Amino acid sequence: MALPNKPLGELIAVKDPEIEEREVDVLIVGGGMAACGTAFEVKKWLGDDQTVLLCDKAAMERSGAVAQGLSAINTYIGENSVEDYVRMVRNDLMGIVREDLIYSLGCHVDDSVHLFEEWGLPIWKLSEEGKNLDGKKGQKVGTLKGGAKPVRTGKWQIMINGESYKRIVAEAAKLAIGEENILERCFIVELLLDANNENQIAGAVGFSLRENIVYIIKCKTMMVACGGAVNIYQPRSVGEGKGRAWYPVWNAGSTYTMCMKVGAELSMMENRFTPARFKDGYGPVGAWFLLFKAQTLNGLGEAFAGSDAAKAELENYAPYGTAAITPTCLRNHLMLFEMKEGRGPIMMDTVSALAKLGETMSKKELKHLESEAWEDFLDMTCGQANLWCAQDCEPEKKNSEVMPTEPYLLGSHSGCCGLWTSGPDLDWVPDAYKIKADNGKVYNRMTTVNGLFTAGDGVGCSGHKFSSGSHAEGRLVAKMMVRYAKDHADFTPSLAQSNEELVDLVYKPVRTYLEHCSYTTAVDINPNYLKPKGMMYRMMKATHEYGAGTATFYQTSNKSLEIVMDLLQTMREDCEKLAASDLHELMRAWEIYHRIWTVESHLRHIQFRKETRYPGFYYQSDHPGQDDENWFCFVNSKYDPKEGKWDIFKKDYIKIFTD
Ligand code: SFD
Ligand code: AMP
Repeated sequence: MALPNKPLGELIAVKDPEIEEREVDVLIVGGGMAACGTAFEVKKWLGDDQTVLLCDKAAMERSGAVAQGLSAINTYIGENSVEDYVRMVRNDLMGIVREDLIYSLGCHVDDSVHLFEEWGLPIWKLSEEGKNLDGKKGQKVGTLKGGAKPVRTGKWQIMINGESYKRIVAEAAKLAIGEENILERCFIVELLLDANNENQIAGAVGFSLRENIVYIIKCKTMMVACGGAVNIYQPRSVGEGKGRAWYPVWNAGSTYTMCMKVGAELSMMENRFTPARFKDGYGPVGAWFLLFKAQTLNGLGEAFAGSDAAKAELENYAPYGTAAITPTCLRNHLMLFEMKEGRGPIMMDTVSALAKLGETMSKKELKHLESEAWEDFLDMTCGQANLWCAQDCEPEKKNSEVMPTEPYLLGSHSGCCGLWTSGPDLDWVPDAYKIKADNGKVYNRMTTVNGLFTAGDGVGCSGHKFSSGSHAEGRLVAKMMVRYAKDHADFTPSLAQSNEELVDLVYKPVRTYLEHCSYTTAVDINPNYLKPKGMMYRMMKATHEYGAGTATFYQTSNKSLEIVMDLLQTMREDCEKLAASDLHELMRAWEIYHRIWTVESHLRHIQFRKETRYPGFYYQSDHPGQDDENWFCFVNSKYDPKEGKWDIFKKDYIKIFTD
């Protein structure tokens, strides 16, 4: 249960925390959409003698990407075919995806959506006359499972009243495994390999954000679903707006860093997502494009995306560029082209869109439409609604600026970086996509480390899962972990490190602080240590300027990559001197550490792939354009924890579904 922050201010960290040891069969790290899916599913399959524990760094009701809620569920297959879903994802991600993973998710995602509705999430429905029914009206006409029709925005997306989406999903997860099997406000720092079995996960170490406790947890199998990586690049907002980002600021690349540090193979870490968003407030654009049918205009008022020049540009990226739906990166590419040519800024024409929709509406319906426009933001990015208020912006009277944001790393939205995982153990899945565990068996979504699974943003090569798909993927993993634990009933995890060594590791920033803080009068300035905030600025400056951040319109080059790699290497060394005076700052110290490793792996992958696969997301100026002959393949990397070295290599792409 989440403990309240009782005294005023942050909780002071002490030199010697208490140690709490746990041992379970199944450990779930993270409490977001994927983890809630796992928690909901796992008890159904666990034997009476098997145990489970979930650790979330925050409080599950409002943790992760869905914390603020959402106004759409972006993956609902419904009347479409799963094969077409695979084709859509493949096209959006410029061809190189794991079709086995996407297909297996597509088969189960709707079931999660049906559960959300059963648990109380209001899903918009279409009336018999084809009108939108939201909120209670939508609930009255029956359920999706019972045959009611959702309000489709695009082919795959459906509208919801989702401000409380995460609360609903978390409640079901908590009820399923019981509060006694959940540790909230517990930040996991590192994963631990087994002392006796090579390449076998055996546990994790973390700490409480509310009490001076270090948790040492042993397990037979584990899922790490700590979301993607946010704030690894300088955001466009500085100063007082710095806390703003599009994806959840709390997700610090823990998934990628913790798994990579025990030797799990990463894939497609070069891929990133720089979403086009309403400038400064980060309001999503999907509902405006798809539901309200709005267009974007350049600074001259031209609808540039449909112009002949844009079509000619997209021809260069056929067959993706010329597909019915332009891939997300290329939509950005067109926008950036206008901006670089001096035809910016790009405006979302909300005025014309609402006026057009209003032509066939009564006054009452028009008012409702306007409130839907506000609700789109109030449900999932309320900061954007605040910004509209602050700028006196009424969308029916004034257009708003749209712009690609700083880069994010994720595997569940319109990006595909993450861990290389096994596909399902089915005949049609190529052997190269199956990872065999030590017992020769194949477990869907297991990483290359025995017993270690991931889901949601963690699984690479297969984006466009979104909230519903991440939940469904978590449920798939639940079954696999239980099977793994049963197949390994005789395995008793043992750790190579002593409890003292693990406490030394986790509380090092606290001890560094306590040892040296009295040396200076200003505790943030000290020759013996540095604070996580300073390190954050340092990392952001480096990635922003050299690592294809917004400073350079997302461009990097061989030389820039060489420089940023050198800077990151020094930062990793300097992390040894991070200092934390309270528990919150201790978390900040570990977050920045996770971010540095993650962004380094991202840039290592960009450096290795000698082409520009995702124009609009990033440009490698020494290797412009796509080179299908040499690079139509996955790029994977593996960190060797014993040697402390990276290996980076190509992996074949295998096409399973025809065009
Ligand atoms: O509008 C540790 N997403 C959208 N999905 C949709 O279906 N529809 C939308 O409308 C979507 N849009 C959207 C979305 C996200 C955001 C932020 C906005 C808008 C503004 C995407 C989904 O939300 C996303 O795909 C899933 O949530 C991904 O699920 P998952 O489980 O992979 O990540 P998570 O939910 O963020 O959870 C992460 C958890 O890990 C915890 N955690 N716990 C312990 N130790 C550590 N070291 C940890 N580090 C992190 C977190 O607390 C959290 O519980 S729209 O843009 O298209
Ligand atoms: P967003 O709000 O940008 O996160 O997008 C939400 C959903 O709509 C995602 O599935 C996107 O792929 C999709 N989408 C957003 N903009 C467009 C567009 N212009 N054309 C087609 N699909 C879009």
